[in-house]
Amino acid sequence: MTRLSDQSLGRLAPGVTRFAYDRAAQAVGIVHFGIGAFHRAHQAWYTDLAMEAGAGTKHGRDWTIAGVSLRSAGVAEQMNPQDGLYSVTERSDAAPRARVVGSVRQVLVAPQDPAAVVALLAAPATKIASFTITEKGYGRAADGSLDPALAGEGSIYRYLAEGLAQRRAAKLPGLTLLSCDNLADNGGQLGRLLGEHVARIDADLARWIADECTFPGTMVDRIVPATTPEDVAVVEGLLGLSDAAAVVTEPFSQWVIEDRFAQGRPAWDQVGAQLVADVAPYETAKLRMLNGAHSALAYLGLGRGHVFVHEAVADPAIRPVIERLMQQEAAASLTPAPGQDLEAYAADLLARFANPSLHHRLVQIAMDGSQKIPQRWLETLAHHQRRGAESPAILTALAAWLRHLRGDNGPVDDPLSEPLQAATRSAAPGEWLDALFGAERLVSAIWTPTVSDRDFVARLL
Ligand code: NAI
Ligand code: CS2
Repeated sequence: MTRLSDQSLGRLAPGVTRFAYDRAAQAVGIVHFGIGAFHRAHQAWYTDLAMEAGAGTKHGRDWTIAGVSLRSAGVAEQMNPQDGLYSVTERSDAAPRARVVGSVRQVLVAPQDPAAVVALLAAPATKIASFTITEKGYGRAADGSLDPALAGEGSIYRYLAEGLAQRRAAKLPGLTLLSCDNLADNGGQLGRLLGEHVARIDADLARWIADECTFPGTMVDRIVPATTPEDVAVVEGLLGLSDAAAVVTEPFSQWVIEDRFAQGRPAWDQVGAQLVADVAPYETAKLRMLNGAHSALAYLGLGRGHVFVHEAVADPAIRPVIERLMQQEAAASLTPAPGQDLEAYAADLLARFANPSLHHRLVQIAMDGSQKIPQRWLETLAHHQRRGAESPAILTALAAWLRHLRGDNGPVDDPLSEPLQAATRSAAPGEWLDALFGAERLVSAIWTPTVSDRDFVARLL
């Protein structure tokens, strides 16, 4: 089968949509770190649509993306032979819809050519650096500070420090640094952590970054399972061309961005993104309701032998826990934005989770729990604890996570897997919560269990 590329684009099967703008005429305006499945199905997809819509507007074009992989060459090998082209296929109970996206120009593998990454960040045409590097990619310690051991040569901080230093030296404007990861206050955390790193090496540069760069917060939402070989085969049938970088997702997408840009932005607002002054109400609702439920589904579902999200959410032994977690616990901890209907939001989330066409694997959600549960569960636990209220659904999910850590569901994929599993081996189940959240805490400082929390969880282990 012929591979998707600029040259073969004219042979695309009918019914597959594609970009209409002249890619070659657009400069690279965005450097994206972590060009994984989500970026391709979300920000790069929005940017593709925005360049289509942006002709003649003040946001113009010149927003093509240079992707950067910090760890492996896999995505570069998938995309560069395709001239950066790939497809996004939406799957639901309706017929699948595929679009070929043209917004990515190239993918660099940072360890192979670090100078090229720095040069891109320092280029006059570059206006935005964005990130989907996973929750663990920010190198945070349990207290939220930067862990120097994780902020070394291979981290984003090294490249950002060098690239921004070159911009300052060349008297170029700063950049918008746009985190699109599932972190609470993702923009604020990125700005603080980068500031910690740079202040250690050049206090003047740290001040320049604080003055000249912006760190808008974002809420990002589109369920994007890891692409499987079966997905690639289905997409090939749809396109009539092979696409090694295909991503499969749902029809739903949402992007809420704080409107603070150092040098402008693509016309994202013309293609469905929302520009707001404060993203917190949207981000907190999404992290605590959608992602909080997702992680609970992952550990409870794996514990009952399920593979996919849609199976777990249909399980009558699990569903009531998820509904309580979303509505009586997470939603109850929120201050909704004007017009935000959290009851309807919960119903919409349950319908999205039930989409059997997505084949969203629970093991994908279960990974990196130590980096995810603080913003997904612990903020809610702490909120109700301060008010003397219990959160039995989240505690039930927490017990399922502990069973996961002790190996009930197989190998544990977490940057802290060794110390976490050591903690669950060295103590009796009734002491596991203290081992993880006690004095020698391994996991975030957001919440400390009470005696009743400890007893509740221990009874479930
Ligand atoms: P992916 O596995 O396809 O891509 C992950 C990217 O992060 C890769 O480029 C990888 O090299 C990079 N990465 C991983 N660990 C890193 C580290 N320690 N330092 C620097 N880079 C690192 O995953 P996907 O689906 O693209 O998701 C990435 C992130 O996007 C998620 O962790 C989440 O924060 C966010 N997200 C994902 C959604 C989804 O449904 N997949 C939806 C909403 C947000
Ligand atoms: C999931 C998220 O893998 C996970 O942790 O909970 O990637 C989820 O699919 C997205 O946040 C949905 O927007």
